[in-house]
Amino acid sequence: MSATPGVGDYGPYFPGSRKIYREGARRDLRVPFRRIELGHMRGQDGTIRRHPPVEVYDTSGPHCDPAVEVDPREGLPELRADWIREREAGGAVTQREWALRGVITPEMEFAAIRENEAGEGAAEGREVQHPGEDFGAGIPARVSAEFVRREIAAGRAVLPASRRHPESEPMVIGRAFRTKINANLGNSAGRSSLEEEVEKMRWSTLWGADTVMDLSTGEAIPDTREAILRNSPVPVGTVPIYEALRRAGDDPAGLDWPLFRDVLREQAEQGVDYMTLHAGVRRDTLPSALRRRTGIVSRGGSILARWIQLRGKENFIYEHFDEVCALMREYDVAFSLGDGLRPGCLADANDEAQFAELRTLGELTRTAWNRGCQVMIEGPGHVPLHRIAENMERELEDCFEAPFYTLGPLVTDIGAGYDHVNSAIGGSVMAWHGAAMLCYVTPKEHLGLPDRDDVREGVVVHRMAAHAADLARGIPGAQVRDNAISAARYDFRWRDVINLCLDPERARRFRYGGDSAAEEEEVDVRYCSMCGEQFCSMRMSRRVAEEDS
Ligand code: IRN
Ligand code: FE2
Repeated sequence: MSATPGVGDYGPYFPGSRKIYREGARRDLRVPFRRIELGHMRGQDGTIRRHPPVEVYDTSGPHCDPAVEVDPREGLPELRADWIREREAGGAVTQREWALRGVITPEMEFAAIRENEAGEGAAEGREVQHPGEDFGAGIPARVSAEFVRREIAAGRAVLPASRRHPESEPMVIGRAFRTKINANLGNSAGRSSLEEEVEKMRWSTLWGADTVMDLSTGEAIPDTREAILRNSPVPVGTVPIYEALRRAGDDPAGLDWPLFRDVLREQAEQGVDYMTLHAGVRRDTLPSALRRRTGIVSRGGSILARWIQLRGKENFIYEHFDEVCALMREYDVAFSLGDGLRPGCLADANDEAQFAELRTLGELTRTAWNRGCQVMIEGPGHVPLHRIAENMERELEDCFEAPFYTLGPLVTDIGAGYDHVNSAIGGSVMAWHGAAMLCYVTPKEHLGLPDRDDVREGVVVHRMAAHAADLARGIPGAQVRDNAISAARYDFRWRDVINLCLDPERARRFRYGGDSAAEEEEVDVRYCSMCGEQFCSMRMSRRVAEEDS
């Protein structure tokens, strides 16, 4: 795996872009955006001026800032160190506790500024869109820090930002905000190295992953995680039961609460921002889950099911949930309550086992909230399109509107090789109905470990799904970039068309095949090679419009 040519800039991947910062109320609060510079236009008075740039949400962190030198062995600058220190003696610890006290933390302000993608500068070309109609929360035209605080206090949003991960750039996950996506990283036994995992993290965040999860189960789990954390500008999640199983000698019978507690503490000490805990896999729901067509498909869920069976006892994460909460609170690690009984095929979707688990997750949400912790809920899986809405409705009801973080869902079981698209279809519908974050799926899902190209495709396709949902939900400013690219397309400003799309490098390669002379020549070509000059509809349409006026 070659290094991302991102140190210093966006490399060849986002031509015409540069990193800019918008300032907050504090001098040390600078929020990154990727500014896409556009070409020229002729005004009605004949003057030539530039189209206003479009500024987009930027997850790539200091790695793509030419003014910052990043040595991967040293890690990123500690952006939040002072903010965390200033709060130390405050009594409250978690973002939720501060929010409930009515305090707006710098993290909340940072996350709020970030959400206003279109920005003031993009006023030109900005179109007023319908406000989010179907939302109890209501979506404001501009996200303020106070609005972020309120959503966190209500439990409708989480801001995963561990006290031990000061390098992270704050972001907020909730259905009143732009839909987020997560990319999974991590080695499995005997595959891929530490450097490769760090590189994969940088690669995913370059393409737009809002969080990454380290799912390593192979060698050197703590070292891999340390390297990822120190270099990650986005929140990092883990599934601690994987490392616990490793330490139990890969034998579920060897697991127990003290061992698991040690793993939790060590991971929290390192700075993990959120953790998947399959606390909802209960002894009495196992029989119904095992009667399904594909049983239990969650890795963590199946490990716990085996433990419950071998020991004949209740799930130890559920049993010791109070202690878990105390630990999570201490470091402000957000809960991602795992869907250990998610359906693994269409035939099992929305069944009794799945919804019984969801109700347990709701009960645990209440407990965690009362202990000051932040919570999101993990969701399916495999669900046919017409049964997606019910998932979202039940989650809102049973889990009191805690943010829903779903794995797709895949909407058919026959997509192997293309399951990233399968997942994006279901994910966009789930997010349209209110899911706050989508876990990506790559083309290798169900088949093998993703490589660099798979990761890129998985991220881009899910960013597209998330964006589609944002448009439908009426997230303010979501359509600014679509409108800008459409204007460029009608003007035959090819460079702008390419620079504005989700994957400019691929679009450019498809159009010019790496022939830079062709690219130069084409700046003024007023048709595309898909239809050819005489059959170009836009060319014809413009002519009709011009002669009509
Ligand atoms: C997301 C929603 N439901 C599951 N996920 C992700 O799946 C979760 O965040 C983590 O990345 C992975 C956990 O898989 P298992 O252990 O449940 O299979
Ligand atoms: Fe699956």
